[in-house]
Amino acid sequence: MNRNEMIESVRAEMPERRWIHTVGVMETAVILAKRFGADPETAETAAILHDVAKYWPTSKMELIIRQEGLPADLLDYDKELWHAPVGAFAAERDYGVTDIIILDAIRYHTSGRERMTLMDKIVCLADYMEPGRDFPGVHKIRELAEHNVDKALIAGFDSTITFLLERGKRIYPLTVAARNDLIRTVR
Ligand code: DGI
Ligand code: FE
Ligand code: FE
Ligand code: FE
Repeated sequence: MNRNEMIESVRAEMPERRWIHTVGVMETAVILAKRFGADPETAETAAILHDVAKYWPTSKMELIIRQEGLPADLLDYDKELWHAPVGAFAAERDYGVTDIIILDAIRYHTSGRERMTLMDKIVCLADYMEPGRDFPGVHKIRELAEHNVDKALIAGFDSTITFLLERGKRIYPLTVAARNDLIRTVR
């Protein structure tokens, strides 16, 4: 599947505002890839596909998580986490993506993980700071991202964890692990 076919197919999976977000993530991921020495085309492909499963029915995502052996502990945590590993599955099955760098960047774009690859970091960070995002702390994240991908991503996870704490929600262990690992990295 070529780039334009992929774009049109992903676009058809989501409402217009989510597609606008996706374009923002594409452009931001390409900028970050050039800035921090990753492959811009790879970053763009991961960005195009990162939210492909965002609007799939919960029941469909749950079935895929169970049938495809994706981490079952996800089912105990916020449903917002599910579209990332399900999206990686869709990227491989429906779009023929085989590059593990792309698949993992999609898989971990919401939760993060320990020892994130540069591509994991770029897609996750682009998702936080694309131009359409507006939440407390986003300006600080963009500032940090001028020079330091790890510090910017820590600030991103801090904002998510604060958001979850304020609402009395559970925090998926991979997010805590991702943040702990990044803090060790920047020390
Ligand atoms: O899909 P997007 O809206 O573009 O962004 P995303 O894939 O980063 O999803 C973020 C949502 O996931 C955000 O509203 C917070 C929610 N969430 C729920 N539990 C967790 C979580 N995010 C992380 N990182 N960790 C959690 O435990
Ligand atoms: Fe997402
Ligand atoms: Fe994210
Ligand atoms: Fe997103």
